[in-house]
Amino acid sequence: MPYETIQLAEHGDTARRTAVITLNRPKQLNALNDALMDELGSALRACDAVDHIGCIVITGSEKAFAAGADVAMLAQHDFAAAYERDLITRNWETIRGIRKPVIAAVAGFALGGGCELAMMCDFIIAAESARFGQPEIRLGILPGAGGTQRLPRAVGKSKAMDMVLTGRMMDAHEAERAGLVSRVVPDDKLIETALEAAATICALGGNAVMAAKECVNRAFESGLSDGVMFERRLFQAMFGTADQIEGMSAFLEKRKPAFGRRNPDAL
Ligand code: CO8
Repeated sequence: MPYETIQLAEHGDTARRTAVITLNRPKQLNALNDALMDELGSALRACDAVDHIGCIVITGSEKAFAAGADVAMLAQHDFAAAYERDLITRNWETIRGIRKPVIAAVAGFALGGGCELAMMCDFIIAAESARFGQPEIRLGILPGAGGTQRLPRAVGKSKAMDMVLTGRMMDAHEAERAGLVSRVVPDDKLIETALEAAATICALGGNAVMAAKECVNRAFESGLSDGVMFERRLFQAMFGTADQIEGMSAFLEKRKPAFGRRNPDAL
């Protein structure tokens, strides 16, 4: 399907490949509008639905992952319009329902909704040039796509308050120290590193990967006992999968595992 505000490409030569979604509104520093979020949602759903995609990378340009929601679009709203159109809730959070791993590969600005989009991904790999911030306060508003909730969970209350109340940016190394990003790499290694991480994931057992993602996400939605119980049930469920049989047999037979996604007799 042709897209106008994103590009979609596939990488890898293994049975399961990586989908790379590139945000593509360069003149607006990839500012997020409804058209882009609709296309992003549709591409994410398409990648989630096909067996040959094992992992998804979302990236932007060298200058910007995304410099926030499109302020020109936001400025057209009054409360009634925002409420009636269910601004953000209607179409900006499709990514939350995606079951395959989604990696954000961030160079340049990741501000406002751009930072929030990166935080909705499963983990963030940052280039040295990455700059993260929630500058909405400077526009007389506040973060609206989970920034006040996900940022403190990632970096703690004090730094989150600092970012949200002053609107200052944090560079890639501060973001790594604070736990917002998983690794920082030179700009020219960003996509290569994200693709390597994605290829590693693609080669693993699809059931185990999906279940592990579900478990880690549950840590943010439940108390410790409930979260551990959720993990325990999925851990036990793994013993009904072809992944577990192949993974453990390969280890014991001292060979590389060849994971398939499902029991070959199943649909
Ligand atoms: N919206 C619309 N256009 C933008 C945006 C934006 N967020 N950011 C940059 N642009 C445009 C500029 O207007 C400019 O366009 P033009 O060339 O036509 O004048 C072009 O991109 C290049 O920008 P600059 O000339 O400003 O580039 P600089 O390198 O000088 O500065 C900055 C880069 C610092 C990123 C600067 O552009 C900036 O401060 N941008 C706004 C950042 C911001 O305030 N972001 C928060 C927006 S509000 C928001 O995200 C609310 C989230 C609510 C939920 C979202 C759901 C996901």
